[in-house]
Amino acid sequence: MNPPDDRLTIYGSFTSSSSYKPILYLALARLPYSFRTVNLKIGVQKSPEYLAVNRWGVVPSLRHRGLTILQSNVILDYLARTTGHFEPAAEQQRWQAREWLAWEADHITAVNAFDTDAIVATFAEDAYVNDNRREIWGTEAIRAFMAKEFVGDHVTMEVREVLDHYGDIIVRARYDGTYDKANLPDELVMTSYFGISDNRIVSLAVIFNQPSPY
Ligand SMILES: N[C@@H](CCC(=O)N[C@@H](CS)C(=O)NCC(=O)O)C(=O)O
Repeated sequence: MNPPDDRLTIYGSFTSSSSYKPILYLALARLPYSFRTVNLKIGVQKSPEYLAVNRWGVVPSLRHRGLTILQSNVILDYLARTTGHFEPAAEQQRWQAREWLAWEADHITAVNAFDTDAIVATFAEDAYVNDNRREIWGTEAIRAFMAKEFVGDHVTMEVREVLDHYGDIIVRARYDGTYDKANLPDELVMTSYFGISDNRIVSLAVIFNQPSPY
């Protein structure tokens, strides 16, 4: 496990949404990199060889110029700073990009970790969720909804696209889980429209969009 120094080497798994983040970054930036597969199904992430790279025993990891960088969002920040791709020019915007990485870790990771308290903590008290035409108001109702339909159904989100539209955040993500999949496409991509105030979600509409003829 000693890659050449200047080459970007990602240790990851194609089944891991956290690994998907730096892989997507590198693909969009058209940067060459080496990929070392860590087979999570047979527990390679807990092997002594891999623990010497990543003491948390998870993927992804990045090695570059003798450094080992861990945590997918820290890897994204490192890649932006080191390669310049997707690094905003203005300092305020660079900090704002990091702010969103932390927000992603709070909200999206809370969903993927099936952590109801952490999910609810990202919403304001009087927030509302519109889940495909059902209105769910206030943290108590949102807690019941998240506990049953996200955590209970083991829903995971794999983020595909994020747009900042005048402060509203639009996230397209692929959903998976143990919910009833009858009448749903093999790959369910839904769009979440987030309204944010004071670093809390105040509104969230989750829509299974239909193709538009316009
Ligand atoms: N916060 C970490 C999460 C890493 C993580 O949980 N990776 C999962 C795959 S998505 C993993 O390696 N799981 C294997 C295990 O826990 O044994 C990051 O963003 O890098």
